[in-house]
Amino acid sequence: MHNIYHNIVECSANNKKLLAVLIDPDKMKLESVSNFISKVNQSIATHIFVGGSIVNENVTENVVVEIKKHTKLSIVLFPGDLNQITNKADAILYLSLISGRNPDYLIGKHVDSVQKLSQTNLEIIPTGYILIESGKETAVQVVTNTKPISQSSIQSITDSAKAGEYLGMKLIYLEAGSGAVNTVNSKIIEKVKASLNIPLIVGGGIKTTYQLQNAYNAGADLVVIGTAFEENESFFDKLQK
Ligand code: 1GP
Repeated sequence: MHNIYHNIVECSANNKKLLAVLIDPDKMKLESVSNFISKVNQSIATHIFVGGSIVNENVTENVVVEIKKHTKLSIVLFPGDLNQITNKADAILYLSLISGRNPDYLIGKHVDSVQKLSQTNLEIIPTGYILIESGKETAVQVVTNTKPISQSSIQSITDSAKAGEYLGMKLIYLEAGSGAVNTVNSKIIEKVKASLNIPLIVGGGIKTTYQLQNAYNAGADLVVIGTAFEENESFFDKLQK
């Protein structure tokens, strides 16, 4: 059933905050999935995102199948490339890197993905993906060969997000990058949220409940956390239901 986006919109309207745990298929061993997902299930997490900047062929599908065995949470692909598309997930963030000017990540990869996607039942959620400078070079920056927008260019970030909405994108994702030193500044989240009529995702570098709450308070509808759980699973203890 294709109701994942609808649910995000409803939660945003009702100010119910959402949390996605990001699993990088290359870093997650199949035998560790069950234990990891049991912690996810006991936490306030509402979604599982699966993806990474560089992932070997077929790895994603195997990890998604294993995750599915252990949870009822929606599994949403957050793909760095075409080889991460699998019908075994529930939905896909169809990302367009609108902070960058690399045509491959604005439209090229999308065209290349059509044959594969048309053979799946995935709910396709067009998402404007905005990379924000965060203190060090991130994997997205290297792989896509694009520059992030400076945290001080709040107007440019806000205008990029709004342009994404005008283009028909259904979500905006403010991304500081995996393992970012600096998370997306609250002022940026506030301003972008105030300008948008679509839900806002924020991720990158969030490692504490304080930072999570800050992102929510500033206006993030859904926060994505990956590295903090990878590095220390006891972080789940602080996010119990
Ligand atoms: C990265 O926004 C996500 O694409 C999550 O970042 O791994 O730093 O939590 P972290």
